[in-house]
Amino acid sequence: MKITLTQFKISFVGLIWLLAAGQSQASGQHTGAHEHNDAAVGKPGLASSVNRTVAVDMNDNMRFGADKLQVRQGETIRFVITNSGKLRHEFVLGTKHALKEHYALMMKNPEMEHSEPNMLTLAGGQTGEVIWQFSKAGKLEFACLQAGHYDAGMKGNIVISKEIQADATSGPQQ
Ligand SMILES: [Cu+2]
Repeated sequence: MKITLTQFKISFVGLIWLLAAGQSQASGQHTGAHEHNDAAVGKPGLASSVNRTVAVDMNDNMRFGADKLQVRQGETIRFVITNSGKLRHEFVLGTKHALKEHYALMMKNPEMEHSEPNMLTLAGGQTGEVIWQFSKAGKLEFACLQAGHYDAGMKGNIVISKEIQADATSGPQQ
């Protein structure tokens, strides 16, 4: 029997999915649970294609220094994130739905460690960065998912405006 390359790829991806699903269930970890959101959120950006740097401050008042961000579809942003508080805080990028789901898990298991390209957890006084490319127009949020912080209002909005088209009739995008 001949297996085409496409068939092989499909079954290979299926296998990875099965493995990932089995693993996340078995270990109680939640990594891999958000893969379906990746397309909506964007993807890890390359340092060489950064268009802009945005400073993000996190503090013990359970707020981000800036809670509204505007980016353009396709733009790669380097978030330079500083935890100027004493508590552990984190910057997690995602759809509102994904963040809420993730936060519910964090509330059940506050000590859960997590690390993915769309997030950064920092101890007090630390600085780090997340480079992200926003590939789809729409709305996203960022939030601190440490237990209690999201509920206290430690979140912000990102509006991703559509890529400017040559078509002048579409008007300004909000
Ligand atoms: Cu926090």
